[in-house]
Amino acid sequence: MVAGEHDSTVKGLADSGERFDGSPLRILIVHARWNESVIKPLVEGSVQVMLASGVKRENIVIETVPGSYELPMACSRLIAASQIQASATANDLMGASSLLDSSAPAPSSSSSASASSGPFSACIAIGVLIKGSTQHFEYISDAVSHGLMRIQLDTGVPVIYGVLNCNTDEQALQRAGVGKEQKGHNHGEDWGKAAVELGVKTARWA
Ligand code: DLZ
Repeated sequence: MVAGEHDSTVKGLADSGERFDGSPLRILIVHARWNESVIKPLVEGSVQVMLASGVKRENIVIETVPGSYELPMACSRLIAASQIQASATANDLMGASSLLDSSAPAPSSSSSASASSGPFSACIAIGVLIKGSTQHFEYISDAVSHGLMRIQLDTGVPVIYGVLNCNTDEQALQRAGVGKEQKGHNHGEDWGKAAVELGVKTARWA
């Protein structure tokens, strides 16, 4: 067996034993466009798994950036914008309800933050870095990893690490389930599952 494949008895995502309901979640996917033939199946794998977990298609927002180096900036801005927008909407509604006759019905919670415009429950950052002959790979990989970790800790929104750091094209293709020598396993599916689980659990931990 080729080292690093997914079918060993040790590697891979163990089932949690719990089914996570994605129906209330709003998920952001930001993906790089470098190495698109690998990116595309990874994004599709994430989306399919989230839909199967009940996430509504309209609640999956997809944005692209040129390369992986741009992922942290985009995730940071989009997550912050969704949080600012949600709190502005909540404030508007509180102001409106204080102007209402006390006998009038208060605005319902479903109108205050519909799932399609609320803050993101989780984000998946997807990029594919393939090692070249210079130090470029190491610098980008390190910067992106630290940037994405910082965003999730600073915002409280889980950022799933969907960045492949590969030595060869074939390694990357296999990790998107489209390898030439062996198909491999689509890691995008694991990222979709992780996004739903963390989205549900983060709300539970609030
Ligand atoms: C420049 C570059 C190179 C050489 N390789 C990759 C790569 O393998 N994967 C990737 O996502 N992006 C790559 N980039 C682009 C950088 O991430 C970034 O977009 C540019 O340096 C501009 O900031």
